[in-house]
Amino acid sequence: MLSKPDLVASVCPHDCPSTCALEVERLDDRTIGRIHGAKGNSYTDGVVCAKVARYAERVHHPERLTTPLRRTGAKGSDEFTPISWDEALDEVAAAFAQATEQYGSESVWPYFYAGTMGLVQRDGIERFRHALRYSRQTTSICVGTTQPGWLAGAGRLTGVDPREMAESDLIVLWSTNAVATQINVMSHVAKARKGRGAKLVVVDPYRNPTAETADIHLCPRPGSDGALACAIMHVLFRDGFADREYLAKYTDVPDELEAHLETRTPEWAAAITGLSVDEIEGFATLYGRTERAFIRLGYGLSRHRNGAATMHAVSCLPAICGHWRHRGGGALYTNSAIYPIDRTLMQGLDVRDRSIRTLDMSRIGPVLNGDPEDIGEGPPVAAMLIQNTNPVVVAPDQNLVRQGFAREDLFVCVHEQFLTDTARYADIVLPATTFLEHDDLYQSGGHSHLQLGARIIEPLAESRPNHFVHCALAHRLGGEHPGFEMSELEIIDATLKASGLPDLATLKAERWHDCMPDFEQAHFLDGFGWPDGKFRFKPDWPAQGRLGHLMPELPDHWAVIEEADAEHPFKLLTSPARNFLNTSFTETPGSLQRERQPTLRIHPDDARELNIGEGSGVRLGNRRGRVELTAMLFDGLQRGVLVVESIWPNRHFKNGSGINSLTGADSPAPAGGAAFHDVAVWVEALE
Ligand SMILES: Nc1nc2c(c(=O)[nH]1)N[C@H]1C(S)=C(S)[C@@H](COP(=O)(O)OP(=O)(O)OC[C@H]3O[C@@H](n4cnc5c(=O)[nH]c(N)nc54)[C@H](O)[C@@H]3O)O[C@H]1N2
Ligand SMILES: Nc1nc2c(c(=O)[nH]1)N[C@H]1C(S)=C(S)[C@@H](COP(=O)(O)OP(=O)(O)OC[C@H]3O[C@@H](n4cnc5c(=O)[nH]c(N)nc54)[C@H](O)[C@@H]3O)O[C@H]1N2
Ligand code: SF4
Ligand SMILES: [Mo]
Repeated sequence: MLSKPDLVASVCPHDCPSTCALEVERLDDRTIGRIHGAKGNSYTDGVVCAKVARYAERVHHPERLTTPLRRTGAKGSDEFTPISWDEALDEVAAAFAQATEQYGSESVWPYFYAGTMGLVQRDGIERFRHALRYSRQTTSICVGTTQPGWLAGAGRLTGVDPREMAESDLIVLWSTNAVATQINVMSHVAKARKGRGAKLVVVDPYRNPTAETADIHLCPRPGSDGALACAIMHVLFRDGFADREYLAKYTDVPDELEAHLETRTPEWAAAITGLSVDEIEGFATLYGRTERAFIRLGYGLSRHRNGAATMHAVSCLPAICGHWRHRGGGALYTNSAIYPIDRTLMQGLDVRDRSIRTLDMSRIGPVLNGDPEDIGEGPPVAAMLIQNTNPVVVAPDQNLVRQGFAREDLFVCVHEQFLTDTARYADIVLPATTFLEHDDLYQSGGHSHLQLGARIIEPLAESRPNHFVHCALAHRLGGEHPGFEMSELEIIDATLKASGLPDLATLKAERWHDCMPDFEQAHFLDGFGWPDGKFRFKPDWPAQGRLGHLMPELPDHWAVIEEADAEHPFKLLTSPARNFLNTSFTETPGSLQRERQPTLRIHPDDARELNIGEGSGVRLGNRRGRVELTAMLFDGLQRGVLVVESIWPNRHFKNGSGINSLTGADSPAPAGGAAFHDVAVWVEALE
């Protein structure tokens, strides 16, 4: 159990695949000290990221919201006045009731994402929505392209146990900057390197901190990994690395794929990716001859207009060689589907009406501006409740998003821990608790533990949990569901029991429950997630989403990305910053001190041609917007590629316009999402 008496068990709630098991130093019933990773958890293994180790800075931050607020200034300003919870909730309920009366219940759009990953506090807004027949949400902003990309081939959102990385001889971190975004992966990589002399390969368009530690860094042009994957497969077939027996048993159209790949040579891919033929041949040979090769697929490659097709192309690799058959071999994108949780009570699935319209959260800009592509003949969005997300900063096509939020006829309630850029557009702001101040249940995509995170300190001032807001508003608006009459712990206990999982008391005593399927299942040796059990090289894309019919039938370089052109000669990546988590932690002194300011990484040769020096002010632009920031000369990327590590609040940019002013809100195939790393821009020096 816990190693020191003053350490209390918890779980990191942030939007990170690691979902660390934590041990929190509780100083008194209102104060915490440092946070540590739980040593007894086989995935966390005593490690947490630095930003959460310093969580006292965030939970005890002087700018935490302490009371409900009513806006007194212009939308987007920071002029608010404190009001009581009752006044605030009455006002929100009145606005929702009025919108419903005027336009129908679909004009109310509860909007949320994963600022907390706790299943009760995050997903309870779904129960609130369904009970009141409000518009539904396509929850696409992060997984819109990754999920269909993985599902298209494997048929199930599961993969190899990440702890098996320790038994691999080759680990490929493909478009995940794990040092920054899921540090625990690096502990398991370290075990393999130390114990077995495993090689680490990183595939990423810039030399990020993870690539710096790699044995081989493949640095392709953004959005070109489909070509790289095809050329690798070409070599695997050509040089006898294909496992014919495995292919016949476990895959759909191996012969058709082999014929299709004949023209996808390393020379062809070199021209598209900017890699050399030798790099491609070298990596393909290494991969082909290493049975215990583990591909950890991150999100980066999917955040392009061709992202789902690319995700699928890379997921084909272990099936060619049959690497799935070996311990430490195969691939993992997520294990989010291994948890046998009955979500009916938490999400109110029993009162969901599928005929109610669904709006894509990634298209919040067009939606709020009444784009007919989104709202068709339906009513405008007239009122919103926003929890656990900061769309005025994180959503694509920011100028459109801000224009939408500035609408005088839109009522917005934001429930937040801080006065974010989004909260500044709210009519009513409600103060939220942090994970240390409320109870919740957590699953994880990056490992296999179901965990309980119980409240360990008193809520700050008048801050209240999301669940309180769902219940209080439902009661005022006449929304009915047993979940609104239960506490968080009662919902957790009932859910665990309904799911046939260990109950609350057991989970509390044991802290976590490992849901990892056995080796056979995790390696798809009992078949992939399709009726015939075969991995699909040739997916049924139309079944994955309404734009699926546009996609290439077989793995390929799908040339639908926003290409650089004469007017926009650079490709921009907006990859995550190490000390932030999306926009969370952009308020903590420790993170701000390390990240300093929004920075443009630009190749020294490009900088020279544009008269840009180290530390110069620069402006990036395209037809959607402009942002102003500071240049850093950096040779760890191809010429013509730029990186701005994000996501900084908008006010940190010299012109107050955030990085997502440059990104587009057009829907990637097959099912929507956002192409955050697929942006063509021009660059100029600021005078
Ligand atoms: N410190 C920190 N941790 C985080 C986050 C954060 O903002 N900061 N965000 C959290 C969230 S919400 C998520 S979804 C995960 C995401 O974490 P990751 O899985 O790591 O995915 P991305 O953030 O999209 O980007 C990862 C890498 O992909 C690269 N990339 C971009 N385009 C391409 C491409 O075309 N090909 C290849 N091969 N690589 C490409 C980027 O340069 C970046 O280095 O991290 C979570 N953890
Ligand atoms: N340019 C660019 N844009 C991106 C990305 C990128 O790589 N580049 N990444 C995208 C990705 S992958 C994602 S997932 C999104 C994420 O974007 P968001 O989901 O908006 O994530 P955060 O910015 O961290 O905002 C989460 C908010 O939830 C609040 N919060 C935390 N816990 C609670 C709680 O219990 N209750 C309430 N009421 N509030 C809480 C936090 O204070 C924080 O302000 O951003 C996307 N945007
Ligand atoms: S943000 Fe990720 S790495 Fe950091 S403590 Fe939370 S789950 Fe662990
Ligand atoms: Mo995400």
